[in-house]
Amino acid sequence: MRFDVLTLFPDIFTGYLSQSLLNKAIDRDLVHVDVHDMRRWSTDKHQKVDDRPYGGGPGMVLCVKPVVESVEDIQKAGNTPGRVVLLTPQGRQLNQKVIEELAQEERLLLLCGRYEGFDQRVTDILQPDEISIGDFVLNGGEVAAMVVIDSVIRLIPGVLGDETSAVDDSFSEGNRHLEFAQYTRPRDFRGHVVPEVLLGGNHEEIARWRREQSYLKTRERRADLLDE
Ligand code: JA8
Repeated sequence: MRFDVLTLFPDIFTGYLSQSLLNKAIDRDLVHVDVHDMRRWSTDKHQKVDDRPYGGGPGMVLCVKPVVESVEDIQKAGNTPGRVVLLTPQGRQLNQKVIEELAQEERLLLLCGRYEGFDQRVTDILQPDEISIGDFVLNGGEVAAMVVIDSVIRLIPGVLGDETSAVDDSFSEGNRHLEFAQYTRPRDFRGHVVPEVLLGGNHEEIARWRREQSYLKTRERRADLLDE
């Protein structure tokens, strides 16, 4: 799967992209990520890509020209045109179902805004899939784009190691519950002991205990998941 990220702050992605899980996936050609600095498409001598809003008001608005032209050029540069995703608090809210849908795509273009957002004509012309990661406001779409990449790539076959599977995760299809508590050595840390059932080796009993723990935790913290 190929990701093209369009941002005014490409450096924000370097640390994230250098993590080993992602690098192994990149080395094995399962994932490809290109980060593009939208300032490259500015025709202004100071590389300006934003301007004051018509009608007045605080802050700056991202200009239509560099955004639309960067998307057009980047689309042309690839083999297949990608689905354009615009990260914005005005979008539909991201959840595991949306992630599963995005993971089906061959290519995604992730548009990261800053300031007071994009000129309305960006949305009118590109008709992007507008996505929000939650009801809170970030300073820009970059962190939201990393959230999308991080949750999408783990659904790509071969990206997670054999020992880790995305299939039985809390929010995977048909699995709407919270995870049971996990323990590892030591058995006793300052008097906090591992539940006896996990030490016995009775796998049927362990499975039953975990199902019950998972249900109780979900009922207590996220009863809304049980209603679905
Ligand atoms: C923001 Br500015 C900006 C751009 C994208 C997003 S997604 C979110 N929750 N907040 C803020």
